[in-house]
Amino acid sequence: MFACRLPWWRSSVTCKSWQSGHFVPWGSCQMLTVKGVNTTVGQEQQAGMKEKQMLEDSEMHLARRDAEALFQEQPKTGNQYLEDTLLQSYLKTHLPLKVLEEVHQKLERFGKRLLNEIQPLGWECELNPPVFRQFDAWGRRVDHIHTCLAWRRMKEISAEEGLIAEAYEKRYSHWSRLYQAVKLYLFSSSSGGFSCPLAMTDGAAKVIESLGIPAPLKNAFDRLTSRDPEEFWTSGQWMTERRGGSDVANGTETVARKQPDGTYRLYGFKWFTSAADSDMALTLARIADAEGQCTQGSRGLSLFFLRVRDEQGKLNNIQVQRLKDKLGTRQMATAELWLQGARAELISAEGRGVAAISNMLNITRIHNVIGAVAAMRRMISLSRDYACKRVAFGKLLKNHPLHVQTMARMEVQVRGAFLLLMDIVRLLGLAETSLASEQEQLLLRLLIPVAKLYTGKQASAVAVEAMESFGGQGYMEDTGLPVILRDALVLSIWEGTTNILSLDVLRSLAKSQGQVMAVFLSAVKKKLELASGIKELSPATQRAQEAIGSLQQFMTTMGIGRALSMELAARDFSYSLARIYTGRATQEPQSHGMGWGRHSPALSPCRWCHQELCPVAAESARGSYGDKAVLQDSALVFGSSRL
Ligand code: UCC
Repeated sequence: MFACRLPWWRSSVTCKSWQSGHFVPWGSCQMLTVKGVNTTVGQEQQAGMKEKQMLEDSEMHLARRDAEALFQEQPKTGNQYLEDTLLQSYLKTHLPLKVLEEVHQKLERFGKRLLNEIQPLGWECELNPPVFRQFDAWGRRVDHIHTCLAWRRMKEISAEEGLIAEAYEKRYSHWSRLYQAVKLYLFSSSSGGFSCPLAMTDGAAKVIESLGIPAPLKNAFDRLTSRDPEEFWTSGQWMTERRGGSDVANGTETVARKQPDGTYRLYGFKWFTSAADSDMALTLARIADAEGQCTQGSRGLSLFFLRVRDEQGKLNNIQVQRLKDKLGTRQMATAELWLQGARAELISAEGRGVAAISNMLNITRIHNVIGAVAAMRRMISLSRDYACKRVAFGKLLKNHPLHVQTMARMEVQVRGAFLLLMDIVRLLGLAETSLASEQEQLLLRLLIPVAKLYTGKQASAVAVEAMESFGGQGYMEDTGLPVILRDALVLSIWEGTTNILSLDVLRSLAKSQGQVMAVFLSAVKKKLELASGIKELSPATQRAQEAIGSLQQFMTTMGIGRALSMELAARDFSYSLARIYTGRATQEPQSHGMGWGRHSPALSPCRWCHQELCPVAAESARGSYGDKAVLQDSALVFGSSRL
């Protein structure tokens, strides 16, 4: 039997295995054939057989009826944009009216398209992962990575929807980046993994833009940012080699040999090349001198642009060794590639490869945050819907206080992460339109690794927790829930692990000689001051202020100069920054009414501060495990309408 893993919330079904009717999830419609009566036996025997047969039939009928009875209702999501009250409130609070009117309409339409067209395609991508064929039937080496139709359709849709273009056309000035991020956030959990190539495509466009779009890269830039599906290109980012993904400076062995025409030929082995079906890639290599010698370490690395295939589809002196057998993101081809003289163009100054590719890294890290928030939101939305349908112990899950408390804890996680993300893309938009102050640029530099490392971990934790809220169903492949978890697990790994990003936080401190911390503290304090006049927020504000006090004390005791101590503290320190900044974001006075419906705006910040800034003590000190706490949790999760 072919296992068609179709999640229950997908309405439009297109995969072949489903259509052929071999398998129907949820135990319904499984037709059982009844064997014919044996005609060679005697009459009596035959009568007995018939009776037995009838009995069997009726039993089967009952069994079938039992199986056909719908015993659990499916959780569903509708138009994600319209269902996301926090997102809508955020846009309403922050966007200029004219921009808001336009994007509201566009997002509503996009939400519909996601539901009706993109979600089913995303599931097809999951069911039809890429297949690698090294040789053709006649033994010729072809190295063909076959992707499914749905995956290719995702590429077209990405262009049509301007998922990259939006940020570079800047039609809404500095709000363009935020608008693009919102679209990507909505797209992410329906994209069937296509968010990954988009992350690198955006990163590549950003690198080329930051280089001033030199003439040889104009065509590539235009294609990466095109809205025309025929023109649109995606890009890979080939940074990881066999000797390590984190230690790029020492792990990169690829050599670049200069050609008489000024181009280079690359020789080396790229160990993780995600979206290997992309049109182009940016990659690092060491330029060999006339004697064939290369400079080692970071200063020996330069950045190159290359086309993966030529116009006829022939690989650019590249051999595909194999596709990676990954835990998740299986919809997308990640390959090992041999570069055997791939023609490439040098696009950074010699030896400035890491600095040049860091523009790409920062964009892909923001995409990582987008993916993390989107995964959490999807899981929680489904869990919330399920809680309104599933009856256990005589009542709906939404009427079980402990269940709702668990959901409330998840809900503040995603709200906090969402607000952190919005702040980052707002700052990025300002920086890209030369409207950011020096302080805002420093803050952006710090917040990117902080948000990436923190939300990457949050996403896995929330996905696991949310999975539990479906009981055993959450663990079933054909619900589609395990895919979300598997895909979320990569978020704390790729584009820099938690520790590597914690060290990047220290790098930003060191490079700015501590200035970035002053900016961080001033930004947080300013917002808290604004909130301090609001009585309902005072417990949360007070807790955030205490946390800032501890952070300052820590900084004074350690001193930024004490390298080893700081390195040991880097992860905890970065977590503290994330928690404080997010706590602050939830307390912004403008956040009033943001998705918390008509309920007290203090619910979310208080819960955040209770569980994040001082989890154990605060929870017990809260001491209000009575009706009020239950109502507050319920308000957080379901809003007023569900109470
Ligand atoms: O391996 C991977 C695949 C995982 C599994 C994939 C499965 C499928 C996934 C599907 C997902 C959808 S992914 C790749 C993982 N590797 C990384 O992300 C790299 C992690 N390592 C780092 O981030 C390091 O911190 C490095 C490589 C950036 C550090 O290199 P260096 O050479 O030690 O760095 P330096 O010397 O500190 O910095 C060189 C320059 C400096 O500028 P200057 O020279 O002007 O002072 C830095 O300030 O680069 C600058 N720089 C930055 N600038 C470094 N990082 C940044 C930054 N983040 N922003 C701005």
